[in-house]
Amino acid sequence: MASGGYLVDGEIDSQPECWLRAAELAREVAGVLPTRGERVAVAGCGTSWFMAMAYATLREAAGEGVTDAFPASEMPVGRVYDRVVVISRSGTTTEVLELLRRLKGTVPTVGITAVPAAPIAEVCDELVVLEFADEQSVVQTRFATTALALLRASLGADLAGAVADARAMLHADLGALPASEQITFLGKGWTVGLAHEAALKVREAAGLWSEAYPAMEYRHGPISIAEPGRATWMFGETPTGLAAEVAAAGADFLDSGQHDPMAHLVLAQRVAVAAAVKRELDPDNPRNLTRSIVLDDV
Ligand code: F1P
Repeated sequence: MASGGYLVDGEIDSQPECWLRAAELAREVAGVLPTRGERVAVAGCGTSWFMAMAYATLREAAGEGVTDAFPASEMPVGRVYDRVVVISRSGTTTEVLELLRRLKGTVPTVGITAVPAAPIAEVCDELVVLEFADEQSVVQTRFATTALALLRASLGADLAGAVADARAMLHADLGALPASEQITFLGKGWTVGLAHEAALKVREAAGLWSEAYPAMEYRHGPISIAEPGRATWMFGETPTGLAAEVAAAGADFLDSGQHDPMAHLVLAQRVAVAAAVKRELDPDNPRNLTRSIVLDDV
């Protein structure tokens, strides 16, 4: 259990219950989420973009239809979709609102948010509200994974294993990970988004040097920074030979093994908080960051 007295600790701990609620909600909102065969785009900023990436790859791999993920600020103009899904905990992020305004009337849009009365409600056609997963910490943990749990359930995934694994992750030993000088996170397929999110988490919360790549890209340069005191962390199945190469470089290596990778993200969240505390930082209030990025000059 995370129990350092920070808001994020309780938010991390509540994820298994939030995911179960999301699975129920997925059945209730099935009519507004993408259906089989639709051409779909998913967008968000920061953590929400990384959840969009994970969902897009999962949906397409499940044969549900072409699914592209974009940072809200970079969604190309002129591409034709049957539906656009936008993820935003706050429902106030400028780039997200700008995108929805641009798309209004051209394609059905659905927003996934934690705040029912947020401005996003005015600019998207349908809203799915995960109010029970809202957070007080600036750093996102449970909203992000609950949005992904909802989307996974909408693809027919049974989340029972993920919930059980997340409960185990809440008690797992963090070992020397919070003391790492640097961590590189890797993923394959849908877990690339999780790797990016894990890296963002340790950067935001702890100011720790972190990187993220598709696993097969790791040998194409990033392995150069592996050395003792640093770690490489794989979400999903490790490509053959990679663990041995990291070990030969002297860095620590771990992977999610048989655990559900989304549950393994819970462990990375805990490492982020523990690393922040170790560095005498407040994991609830990262440097230079606010709960949502609202720009007044666009
Ligand atoms: C998106 C986001 C977060 C980030 C920070 C600033 O917020 O970029 O991912 O951690 O809190 O905002 P939202 O659109 O999901 O509210």
